[in-house]
Amino acid sequence: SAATATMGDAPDVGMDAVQRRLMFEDECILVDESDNVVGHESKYNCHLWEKILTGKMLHRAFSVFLFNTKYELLLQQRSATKVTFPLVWTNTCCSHPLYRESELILENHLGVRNAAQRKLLDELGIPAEDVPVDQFVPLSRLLYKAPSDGKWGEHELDYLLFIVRDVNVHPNPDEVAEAKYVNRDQLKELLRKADAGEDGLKLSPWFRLVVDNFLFKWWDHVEKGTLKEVSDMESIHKL
Ligand code: DMA
Ligand code: MN
Repeated sequence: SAATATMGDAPDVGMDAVQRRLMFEDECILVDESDNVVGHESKYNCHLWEKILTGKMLHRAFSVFLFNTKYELLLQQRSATKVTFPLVWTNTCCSHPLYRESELILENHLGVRNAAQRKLLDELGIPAEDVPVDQFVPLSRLLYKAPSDGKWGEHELDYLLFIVRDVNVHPNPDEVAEAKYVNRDQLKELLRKADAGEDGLKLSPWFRLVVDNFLFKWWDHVEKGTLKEVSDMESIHKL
């Protein structure tokens, strides 16, 4: 009945309208653990924890780490209206390549690069010409699973893309509460605060995995201009 349908939707009534639209419009790319495309599914279903637990919702994602030419890393705090991981601090920009021709291109990881350029504009107002797709350096892929709250979570095969550029930034408040550049010491201070639970500061689980496993080593290569030497797109790191 109509009443039952309404009751069934009740847990989502508080969902922000912009985020709700993306949950149903964005069609994510389902992959197996070797990153072969096996299908597609709505962003909504891909992030429901009870569906993630079936093991059938692993999807392709990307995480951009953008540095300015002073070698500071741009971080964002996710907006309060994000359905998954609201208000957590994280790397520059994360999202999903969508199940569409331009974002499924495997050659040179062009599909993921195209998606990264699209979302840097959408989330941070960074013009496409400031982030040419050929300037992203794909460094590695990681596979991880993380709960957000009771209902939502992530299970992703995440492409890590680095880029060193001075860009114009105009954060979109639907997506981003705050954006700021940090140097290594400032990031270490953020990590310390997050670990100590100071200022209610929280970091995203995927950012934490990259920080703990790779980031500071790769930061050296950002500064030396030798990022391509450490790129390893053959491995998939299960973290
Ligand atoms: C999903 O990011 C991707 C990763 C690596 C966590 P997101 O939740 O910010 O996706 P979107 O920006 O599309 O909501
Ligand atoms: Mn996801």
